[in-house]
Amino acid sequence: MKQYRNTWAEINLEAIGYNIQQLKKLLPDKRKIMGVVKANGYGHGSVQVAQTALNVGVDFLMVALLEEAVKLRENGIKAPILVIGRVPPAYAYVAANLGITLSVFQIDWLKNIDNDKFEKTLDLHVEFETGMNRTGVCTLNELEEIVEMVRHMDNVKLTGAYTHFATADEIGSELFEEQCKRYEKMLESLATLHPGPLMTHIGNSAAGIQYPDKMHQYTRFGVAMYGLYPSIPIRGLNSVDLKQAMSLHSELIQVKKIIAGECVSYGATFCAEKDTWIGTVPIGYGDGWRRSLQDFHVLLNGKKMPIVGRICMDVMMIELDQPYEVGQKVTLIGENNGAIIEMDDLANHLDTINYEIPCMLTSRIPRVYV
Ligand code: PMH
Repeated sequence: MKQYRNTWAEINLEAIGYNIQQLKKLLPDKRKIMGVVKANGYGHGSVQVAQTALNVGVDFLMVALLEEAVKLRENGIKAPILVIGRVPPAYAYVAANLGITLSVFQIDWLKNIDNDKFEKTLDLHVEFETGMNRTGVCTLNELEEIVEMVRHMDNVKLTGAYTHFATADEIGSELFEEQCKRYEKMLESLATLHPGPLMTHIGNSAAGIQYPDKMHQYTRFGVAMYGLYPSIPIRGLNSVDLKQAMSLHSELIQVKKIIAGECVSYGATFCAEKDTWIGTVPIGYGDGWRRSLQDFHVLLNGKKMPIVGRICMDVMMIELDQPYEVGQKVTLIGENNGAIIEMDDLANHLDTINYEIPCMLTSRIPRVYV
């Protein structure tokens, strides 16, 4: 659909390509990258990010939902895709027919699809529970049952085995080491139960950056691909240079002078102490630009301008240091005339992690690719 509004998120696909190349350099030879494009590519646009990743040598993609995988297929992406979330067994056929790999960690899930007829064999990666306690096969007995069951089914095939870390973003975590040990133990058992090649993958961005030598065949890079560090300590390792791929911009739609004592926006929470130039910016909480950013700032002409008064659903007001023209560019995330607002700055202000920032911007904000 044509976009008419003057607020947009710019996605620098070259930065994503650059980040993938930097991450690849960290890993030992022949180790590969699985591109994590769930949640619409962390808000960047899953199809465009997937295409960029595939262009720089990524050959496996990962999403959380079957819907997300189907969207990639509908947009012509033919590369293998793993869905990590539990897909209701009734829809396993959708994945099978589109050549989408699913995760398995429950014998009952397999029993549910035992008699299904698919157009193609359904590939499965078994997830091991090693310490995250989210999803995964918990015991060796359960693993044995699952492998046995798969062996007797002709509509599915076991092609991979993985786990997920809870604390890889901390430096030198004991739980990380413990999870590695548990994974290796389960993998050994699996090798005896299921001879034949299996694709193995354990790490996310934090694990891949902190422990590149411990990574298995694939590392599932998400946040780092988008140019964000998984945590402050991981950023502090200074081992990889990443470029933030998303920036967010808008333009002034009205500029006015209010006199001392006049207030701004709902609740009149900001009242000018002196005559003050106020600019109106067309972005609000209906775009995911959260109300609690009220005391944060934006960039204009390379300078910080404070957000004043309550953020409305569609617009917010900023205090200007001088009158500017309507149409003057305002940067909410990213670079503006040498100054920068990082996702990390916003995350800090909102008391959250940088992952949440690009994900919180709703589909009302057009993504523009450069
Ligand atoms: N693998 C799995 C199984 C994941 O759940 C995630 C991200 C990744 C890889 C990629 O992690 P990265 O972005 O740190 O590289 N999952 C989540 C999550 O559930 N909440 O935040 C990130």
